[in-house]
Amino acid sequence: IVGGRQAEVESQPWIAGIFQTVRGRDQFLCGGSLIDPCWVLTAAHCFHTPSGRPINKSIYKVFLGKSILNVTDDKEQVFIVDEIISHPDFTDDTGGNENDIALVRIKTTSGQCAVESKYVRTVCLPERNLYLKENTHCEIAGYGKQDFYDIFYAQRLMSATVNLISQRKCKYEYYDNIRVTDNMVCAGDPAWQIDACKGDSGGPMVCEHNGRMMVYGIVSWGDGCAKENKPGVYTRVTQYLNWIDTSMNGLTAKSR
Ligand code: 4AZ
Repeated sequence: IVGGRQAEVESQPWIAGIFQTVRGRDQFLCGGSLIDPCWVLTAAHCFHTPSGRPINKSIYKVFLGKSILNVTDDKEQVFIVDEIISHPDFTDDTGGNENDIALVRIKTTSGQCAVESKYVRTVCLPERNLYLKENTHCEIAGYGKQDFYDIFYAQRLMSATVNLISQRKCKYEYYDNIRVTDNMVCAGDPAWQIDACKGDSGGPMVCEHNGRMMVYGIVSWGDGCAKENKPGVYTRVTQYLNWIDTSMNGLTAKSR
C-alpha cells in the first residue's frame, strides 16, 4: 500500500497472507480475503503460470490474523491449501487482468477451517446488483510495497482509503476500454498519493454499504503505483457472485 497507515489486524480481520515455499523458504505472494471459514477470495494472477501448467498446491501456506509479515505470533492462524480454483477465463492477454479471481480452500494440518476471533473473521460479499457510485470511499489493505521502487514488502499490515472512479473515466481518461472491462472497478486518490502496489494483489477493497463492510473489489493491476492518472484496478466482485457460489458449493458437494 502506498500512502497508507499501519493497521491493526483487528480492523481488517478478513485479511489473508498467501505465501509460497521456494527452495525451502517461505516467500510472501499475495493477499486475500476470508469470505467463509474455509475459503479465501484472491486474484487468479497470483497462481498464473505462463506455461499454463497446473500449480502445485502443496507449496502454499495461508495466514490469517497476521500483523507482521515475517513474525509469527499467537494471534495468527496458519493453513495449508486444499484446493485452488482460478477463474477458467482468466487472461492477461488484454494488458489488464480479465477475470482475475480465484478461490483458495484452506485447512489446518489437522483438517480444520478458520476459527473466528478478535483477529480473524469473515467479510461479507456484496449483494447482487450492488453498484456503488463514483467517489464512494473504500478501504484497501495489504502487506504490499509502500513504493513502486521498494525492494521489500511492508513489514506490517497497512491500510488506506481510496475513492471509486466511474467506468467512463477509467476507460476513456485513465486507461482504455481494451484493458478496463465492466468486470473491473477502478479506485484511486484524488491527489494520486494513495494506491495498492505489488504484493497487495488478491487483497480486499472493502466498501461500506447499509452499515456493512463488503468486499467490493480484489486488488488486480494498475500502471505502477500511485502514479498520476493511473488508478488501481480491482476485480468487480459483484460480477462473480454466481461463480463464487458454484465454485464453493461444487467442491463441497464433490468432497462429501
Ligand atoms: C502488482 O504488481 C500491482 N497500483 C498491484 C496493484 C497495482 C499495481 C501493481 C495497482 O501486483
